[in-house]
Amino acid sequence: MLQIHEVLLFVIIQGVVFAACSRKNIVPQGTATQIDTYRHIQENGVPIDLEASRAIDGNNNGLYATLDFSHTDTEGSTAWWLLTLNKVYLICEIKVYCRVSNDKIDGANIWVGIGLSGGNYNGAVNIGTIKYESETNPYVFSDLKIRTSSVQIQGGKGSLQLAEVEVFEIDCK
Ligand SMILES: [Ca+2]
Repeated sequence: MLQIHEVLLFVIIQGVVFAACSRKNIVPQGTATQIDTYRHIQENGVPIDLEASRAIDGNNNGLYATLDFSHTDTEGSTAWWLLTLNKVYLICEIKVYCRVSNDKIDGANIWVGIGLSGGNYNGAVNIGTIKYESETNPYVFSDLKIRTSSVQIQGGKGSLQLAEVEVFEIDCK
């Protein structure tokens, strides 16, 4: 049986470990690409390309009017959006903000892995599938503990339309 002083020492050690670790969104250290890009024609006739980088610009507003989301031209299982980080990170959580009220995201898979290329899932780990729920944003994949340099989102019912993707590392420096 543990003595009182042994229990106290354990609690103190646990406290030090937690105090030294924090979460940090590492997406700013990455670049985003996608299979292809949808070109939206605005009411004034001016085209605007909804590039992959719109999902890592720090703004998670997914309202259609703002056009602040990425948008593939390709629809269905072959569509992909890829975040390539500058190095391997130990991550704990991924948040995916989609275009608001857009059920085309339903069934999209979230993959992680080291050095993934677009549309290639060899050696990748599937950490979950998005189940569309009306007005529910973001979709959160937590309690992860996996080393990765890439996050790839694949498929769904239609084109991939992502307002923002956030990836949190476990930072214990
Ligand atoms: Ca954004």
